[in-house]
Amino acid sequence: MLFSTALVQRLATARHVGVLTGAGISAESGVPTFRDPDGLWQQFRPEELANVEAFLANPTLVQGWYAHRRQVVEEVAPNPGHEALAELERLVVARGGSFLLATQNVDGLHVRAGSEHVVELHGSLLRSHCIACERPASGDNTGAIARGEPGVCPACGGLIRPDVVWFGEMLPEEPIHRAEQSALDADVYLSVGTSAVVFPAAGLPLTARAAGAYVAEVNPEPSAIAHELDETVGGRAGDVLPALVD
Ligand code: BJW
Repeated sequence: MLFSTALVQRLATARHVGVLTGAGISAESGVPTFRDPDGLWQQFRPEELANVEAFLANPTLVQGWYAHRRQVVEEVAPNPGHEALAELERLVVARGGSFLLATQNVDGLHVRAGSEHVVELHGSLLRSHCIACERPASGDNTGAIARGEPGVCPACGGLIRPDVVWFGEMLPEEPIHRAEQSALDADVYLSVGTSAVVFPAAGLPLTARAAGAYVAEVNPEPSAIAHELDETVGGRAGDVLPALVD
């Protein structure tokens, strides 16, 4: 793991810090990523499960997949990478600066680690709603899904779907707006644990750089946008971030 003095110095004095995270930051907690060799997409192709057509074609399969992932997330805990970002937020806010963590993750681990200024760009695994009447799903519905039964809305009989953003769907308006503003304002921007192949999230570090921020990514492998950033810190988030924030 090697990061530059420039990054350390800029982070120590930055007034506006923005962060984008992806599945890699939760890997050390035991949540599989999507595209790594042991990732979720090796078992299921995205087009089979992560779009509305797939859901309508086989709701029980898709509901069951999400129920399984929900269970995994409930059994794991935030790791030192999540905790270091919560600490970075406290440091920046304490010196009167602004901080926003935009996460593509649906696992809720940043909030559990103590981060407060967080936007969830791709929704949350921990919530569900009716695809027809949009009422939030109750515990009963999610219990049925966990048992492998089709989850239906008790009010209207519509299918229950997770509150996540699938391919071809718009990102929630306020979170993506706030994330874009944070990228425009940032003095330093960190992109952590993402392959940066899914847009519009992958465009945030590029927006930040075009607007003048110093942009670094933290990833054991260079991402798809690495060549357009100031620095790639090669290493695991749980090792790099605590050292960077210390
Ligand atoms: C570590 C580590 C460790 C490992 N430490 N690192 C522009 C160009 C082309 C296409 C598009 C475009 N704009 C929009 C599109 C279409 C599409 C898209 O981007 N497609 C691309 C695949 C080409 N985007 C969309 O459809 C989005 N909506 C949209 O744009 O709406 C407008 C619109 C509507 C209609 C038509 C056109 C436009 C929605 C995208 C939704 C993505 N949803 C998913 C599933 C969420 C639900 C669920 O969880 O099941 O989100 S897909 C999946 O990928 C998930 C993730 O959030 C997302 C990103 O993955 P991530 O986090 O980067 O994970 P990995 O696995 O890819 O990478 C992990 C990384 O961690 C690796 O780099 C490792 O090396 C690293 N790592 N261990 C640090 N310890």
